[in-house]
Amino acid sequence: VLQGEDARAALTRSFAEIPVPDAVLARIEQTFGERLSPEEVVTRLLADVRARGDAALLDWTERLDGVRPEALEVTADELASAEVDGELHAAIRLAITRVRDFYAQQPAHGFLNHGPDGALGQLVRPLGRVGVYVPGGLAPLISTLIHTAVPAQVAGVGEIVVTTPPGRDGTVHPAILVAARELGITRVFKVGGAQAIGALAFGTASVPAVDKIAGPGNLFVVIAKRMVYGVTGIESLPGPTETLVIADDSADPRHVAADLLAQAEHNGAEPILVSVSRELLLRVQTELSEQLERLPEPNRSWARDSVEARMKVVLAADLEEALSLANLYAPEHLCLLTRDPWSLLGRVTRAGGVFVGEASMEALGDYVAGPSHVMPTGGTARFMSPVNVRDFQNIISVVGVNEETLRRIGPAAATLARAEGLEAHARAIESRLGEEP
Ligand code: HSO
Ligand code: ZN
Repeated sequence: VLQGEDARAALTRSFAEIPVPDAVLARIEQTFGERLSPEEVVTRLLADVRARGDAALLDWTERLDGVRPEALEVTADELASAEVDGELHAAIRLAITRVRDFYAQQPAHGFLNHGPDGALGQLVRPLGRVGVYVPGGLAPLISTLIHTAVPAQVAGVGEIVVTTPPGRDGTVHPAILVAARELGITRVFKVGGAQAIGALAFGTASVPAVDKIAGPGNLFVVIAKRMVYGVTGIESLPGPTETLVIADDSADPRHVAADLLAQAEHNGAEPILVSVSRELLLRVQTELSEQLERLPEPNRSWARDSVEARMKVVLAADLEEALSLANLYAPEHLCLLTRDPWSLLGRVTRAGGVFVGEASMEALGDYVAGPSHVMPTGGTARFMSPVNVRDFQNIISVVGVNEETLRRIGPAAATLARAEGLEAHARAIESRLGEEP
């Protein structure tokens, strides 16, 4: 149990290299026959995709995912015939509707103010084509497709293409296909990992190049997104998930433990409990081990790994200190399980999302609450926001001043231009003011 300065130190982000798990290094050595760093691996994959396009995608999918799909693109038939049971289908629809309704409320319009000075403004335009990366791996993240594609659609993006690693049988999980169909997305590609990011960035014969790539992925995907940034846009670099729960003696230890475990079952997750009550803290610890035992495999092992390797437990002197620690850490998710959680909201300054009170557990936010669950991780909530409509629009500045205004402000511009040694700039302005050089 951490307290005071130790707690501050433990929750201060360090920007040292994130350690690469041994299993990942071993897998690299096995695949490439040498000990490459993940960055070196991604550099090679991207270069190969750029050089050989589809052939590289198929080769790497075969080598890394163990399957060589017949075609990279999911056919219209596969998309149309995908089925899930009625309950899941309804849940997918509900999630789409709720996320759409949420983003429809985001103010995302430009302005163009015609006044005595002429007009100045901002045009807001949707991006042309967006690529959504849907992780495969441990779970088919149906919700991630919804939580990334919907804000883009609300922004007005006309074309969304999806890439996702195929399963061992060379197919994409039917629930992903049903979600895509419900979203009106028609282009889904069976390719994952860094090679998918390369395809979306450079384009291949099958996969169109996109203006922005969005969505979380494993270490290789994140490195690849960072590397292609500039060739194309990226929305963020979502890393392993984090949840910081602030709880007081009014919180139900069973719920606190359940919320921590829910995030702990994500690969690499960092669950953090900041309690202002020693008694609650002890009861949560007991609950946590009991609930962990009751989880089925493989979830138990996933959750245990996060709890044992990365969970932090803090005893704060009061809610003031708890909030200051939370703001310092800037968690992806901040959960407020206190007597009067709304009273804390005004003091929250750094977090991806804040989950207020008993009824708003983070797991609900992962699916159907409304806001996208793609939120800033790794302390990037200091300067990044959750995925939202703005990520899928660009702004164009409009300058349209009139003669009168030019007369008033032009001379200052010419003065600044000469101070910068840029004579042609100054003359371009003055020629309009009737001053011949
Ligand atoms: N909590 C994860 C997102 C997720 N959970 C998807 C379930 N499915 C990262 O915020
Ligand atoms: Zn989750």
